[in-house]
Amino acid sequence: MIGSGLATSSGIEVGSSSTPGLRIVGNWIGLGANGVAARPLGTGIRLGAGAVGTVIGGTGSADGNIIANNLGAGIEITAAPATPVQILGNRIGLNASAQPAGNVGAGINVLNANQSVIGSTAWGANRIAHNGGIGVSIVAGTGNRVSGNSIHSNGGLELDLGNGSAADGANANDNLDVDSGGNTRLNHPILATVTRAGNQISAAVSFGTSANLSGLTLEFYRSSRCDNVGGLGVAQTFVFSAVGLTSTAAGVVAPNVSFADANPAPTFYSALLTDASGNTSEISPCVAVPLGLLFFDGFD
Ligand SMILES: [Ca+2]
Ligand SMILES: [Ca+2]
Ligand SMILES: [Ca+2]
Repeated sequence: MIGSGLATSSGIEVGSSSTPGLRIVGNWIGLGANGVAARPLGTGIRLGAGAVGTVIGGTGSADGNIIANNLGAGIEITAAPATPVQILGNRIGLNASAQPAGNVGAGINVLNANQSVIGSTAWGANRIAHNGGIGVSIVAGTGNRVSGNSIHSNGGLELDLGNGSAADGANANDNLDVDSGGNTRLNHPILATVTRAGNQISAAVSFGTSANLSGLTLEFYRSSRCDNVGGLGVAQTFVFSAVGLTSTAAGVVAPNVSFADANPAPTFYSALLTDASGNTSEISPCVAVPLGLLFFDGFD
């Protein structure tokens, strides 16, 4: 537990000359001994260029850090380490009782990093919610994979790719995706239609990106609430991944994807694109999907 220091300091700082491959696991940062009381610091965990190969959290059930209530970002990478950083299985903006306890700034603020891994399956997924700023901000650097996480209810955009020098809010998709910036400001997916038949979800995806890409991955997420603030959606619960997709010579990606989802409530779906270089896009707008009327008796 780290929470009794000065409010202006970082909980954990990995600076310019740290041990390669450092692992930061199982800490409570910004919380008192009961895991609920707020003991805010400045930034929860701050990594500099010396944080070569640092792993924050992990894929084991007890590896994740709980980072809440802090006055800055939950996790911040200020300069790109030579060996990529991994951020796995952390709870950022929720306390030890899983109640909202947002950090004032972003959940994860990547000012510059390359080839970072943010999230994975099962215990490796980060929960990033209720922070005052952006959920995950990637201002500069490329190949930063954001996968399998739960990102919702943050004050700013849930996932923002910046213009190389600052966060810039929701980006419209540009023709052939020639713009640059954090994660190349990769164009985001558009879900043209999403329909449900029983537990089977069918999504017609259609958007433009660079020409002749291969090895594209689409991740689909279910969210209980989504109001498309800023025009882009949320990614609350990872459901399904479609891999090995391609774009045409005109830069069009338009697969029809089906997957099972036994969620019993009316819901919203969204998607994330990750390219073969590990760049992950901003989140697609959500599409509302009602339960349908398959089992509804209309008094007939
Ligand atoms: Ca942006
Ligand atoms: Ca681009
Ligand atoms: Ca773009």
